[in-house]
Amino acid sequence: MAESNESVCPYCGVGCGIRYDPDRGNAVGWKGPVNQKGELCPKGAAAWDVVEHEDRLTQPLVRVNGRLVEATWEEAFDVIEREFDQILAESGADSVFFFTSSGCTNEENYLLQKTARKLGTNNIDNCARLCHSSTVAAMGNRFGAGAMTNSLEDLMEADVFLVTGANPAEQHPVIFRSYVLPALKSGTKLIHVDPRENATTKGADIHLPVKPGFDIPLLNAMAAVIVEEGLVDEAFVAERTTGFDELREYLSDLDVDAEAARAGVEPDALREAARLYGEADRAAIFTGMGMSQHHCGTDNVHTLINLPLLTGNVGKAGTGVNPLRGQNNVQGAGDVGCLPNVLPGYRDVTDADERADVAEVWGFEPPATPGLTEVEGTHRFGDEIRAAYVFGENPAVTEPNANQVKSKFEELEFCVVHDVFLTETAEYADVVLPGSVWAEKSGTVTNTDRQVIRMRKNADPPGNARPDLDILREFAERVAGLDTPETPEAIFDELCAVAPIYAGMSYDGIGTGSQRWPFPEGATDGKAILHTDSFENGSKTAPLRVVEHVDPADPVEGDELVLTTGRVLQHFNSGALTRRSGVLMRMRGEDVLQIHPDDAADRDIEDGDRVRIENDRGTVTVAAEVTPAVRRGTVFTTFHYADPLVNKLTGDALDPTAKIPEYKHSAVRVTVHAEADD
Ligand SMILES: Nc1nc2c(c(=O)[nH]1)N[C@H]1C(S)=C(S)[C@@H](COP(=O)(O)OP(=O)(O)OC[C@H]3O[C@@H](n4cnc5c(=O)[nH]c(N)nc54)[C@H](O)[C@@H]3O)O[C@H]1N2
Ligand SMILES: Nc1nc2c(c(=O)[nH]1)N[C@H]1C(S)=C(S)[C@@H](COP(=O)(O)OP(=O)(O)OC[C@H]3O[C@@H](n4cnc5c(=O)[nH]c(N)nc54)[C@H](O)[C@@H]3O)O[C@H]1N2
Ligand code: SF4
Ligand SMILES: [Mo]
Repeated sequence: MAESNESVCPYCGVGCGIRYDPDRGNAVGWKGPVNQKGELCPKGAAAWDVVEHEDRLTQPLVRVNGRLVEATWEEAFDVIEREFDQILAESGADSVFFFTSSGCTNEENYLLQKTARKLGTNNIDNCARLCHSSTVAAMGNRFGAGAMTNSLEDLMEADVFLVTGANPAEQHPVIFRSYVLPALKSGTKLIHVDPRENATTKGADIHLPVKPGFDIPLLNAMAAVIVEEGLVDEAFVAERTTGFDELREYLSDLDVDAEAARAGVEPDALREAARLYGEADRAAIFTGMGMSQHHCGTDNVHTLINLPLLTGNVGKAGTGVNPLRGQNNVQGAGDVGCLPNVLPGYRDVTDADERADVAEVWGFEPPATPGLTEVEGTHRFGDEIRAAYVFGENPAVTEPNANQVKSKFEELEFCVVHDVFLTETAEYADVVLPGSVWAEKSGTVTNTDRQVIRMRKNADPPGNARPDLDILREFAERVAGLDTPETPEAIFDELCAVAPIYAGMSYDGIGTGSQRWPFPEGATDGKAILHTDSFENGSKTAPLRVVEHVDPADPVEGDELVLTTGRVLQHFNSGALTRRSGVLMRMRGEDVLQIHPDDAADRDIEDGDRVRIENDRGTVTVAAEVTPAVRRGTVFTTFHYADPLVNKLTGDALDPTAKIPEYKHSAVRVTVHAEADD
């Protein structure tokens, strides 16, 4: 029997309030802290489809003679305990890797990272690695905090939005409709930097169709125009930055026209964009995957950060650098310590004092050596990594270079997949644990603008599936001998005791609203705008930085095109949930390749033709959508479908700092697909 209680949408980082509506038999919005009118996008509105879906896992599965067969919970956990005990005894805790879930609650994720650390390893990561790890690295380094500098509400006060490498109209639809569009209607200007025209571009005053992988020349040229035309905020630069002379010298030697040409955009449009941003009283940046998912992702964001520092656009309403976060709890998964280098609250694992502080609450000291990141971990399967626990992720579809990922999963000795459907990753599992979806759990998630919001249970898990937290508690006890409090609230209280940024929060305080971090003990409200008088690292100043362009990892040769990948409104990531929604599949049932008419004509491709996309890593076949919306030389498709598995084509070159993979630039050959190929 389902009931109606305030919960949070399982999809994107906007964090809309949703609940079951017994009259409609469907999910509806409630007036949450973000969707203040109860509005939802089509994915949120279809979120009940996955709750009662016939494909839901309802019984644990154990591999016997190569086949997954139904087992009791007792049998499944006996296998897990036996295999983990053996591998841990033989090879130590660093032979295990944990994938945690940015689509699951703070309490669940907190518990799983604590379990890993009790076992003695920091080999724990979540798919923040694949989205904004580079943004977080650059912003953390320069500002001392890797999160949105501003709140959605104050951002509406901006005079200019610079949206780069993000398409919020489709990926953060409620932010776009309820915050960005009203601002545009009242006169805020929008600059959109994206190789494609998409739904966000429709609201733009200036569109800069950058060549994928060439954001550094574009942003350096914008900075050069700002300096050249006297748009620098001298007082801010003097008081709040260092390194101006060096940057000015570098920029004064830069040929703006040549850099614009390198980035593939019109110099006049670029100058106009720089003026618009530089002259604004309040200019705010939104940044997304087009910036972060490159092997130079950290450098991309470093270049971006120069703009607000040169123009005094940080530390006040309507300004800042605002990464639009991905999944409903990707911000929280990082906050609670599901990262290989930091403990809850971003406490450095290599810092003995931080470890000692955490040990006071935990009763044991976490390990001191940083662990492996996601992707890096997968690359070591069959080498030092012998076992993995995959909680609420589908890396077989979403990690780059999928053929290589497949062979790595085959090399893994023991794999637990804890999910709600039999995913593509579950095909490699030795044990599959049936968990719970959004409507079947209680806990908290932290949205893109740092608001902690509560989820409440609407239904029981189907069959013998169990709430995720119960499963993780049993795992913690059986494998790590870790006793954990029973309720999500008690676990949250422990989190607040360990993570200083959550220090003063409570379930009661959150209620049906939110509490925002940083929320120091004794505070009545979290800080909406960061870096007002000094930066979060305590420094009055942030450094300006000279950044040089980095060439793509996968250079384009001959008649090859650049494949860049991304998202559409109706589907979500690996599609594990959205591909199972009848409504969403009717809206958008299959993947297409967007290709420019000139590139199509060169290859005798017509709209609707099936085309082969290939490179040395793999081949996929999709239908062509011939459209001038994508720039010449670039093609675009999504990664939402397991078939075609687009990540067969993406490369696994990693950003040296953040270890984020290169999803946005792969060299490919595109040809008409001949029937004979089938
Ligand atoms: N509908 C929907 N919403 C989602 C998701 C989803 O799967 N579906 N996923 C969620 C998650 S996990 C995340 S991380 C966010 C991501 O949200 P976004 O960051 O908006 O996601 P993407 O579509 O991957 O990339 C954004 C844009 O980058 C552009 N781009 C490609 N290459 C480049 C480049 O080199 N430079 C620049 N400047 N732009 C480039 C693409 O054309 C694309 O329009 O969305 C979240 N919301
Ligand atoms: N080519 C390309 N690849 C990309 C990207 C790209 O832009 N281009 N983007 C990357 C990014 S930004 C991201 S975030 C990753 C996403 O990569 P993943 O996290 O692997 O993708 P999801 O589809 O979100 O996987 C979530 C899994 O959790 C399960 N699940 C959902 N809710 C629950 C729950 O409550 N409990 C449990 N136990 N399981 C649940 C779902 O069934 C699904 O299997 O993909 C990355 N891959
Ligand atoms: S905007 Fe995001 S959080 Fe809101 S309903 Fe849509 S997918 Fe869910
Ligand atoms: Mo993401």
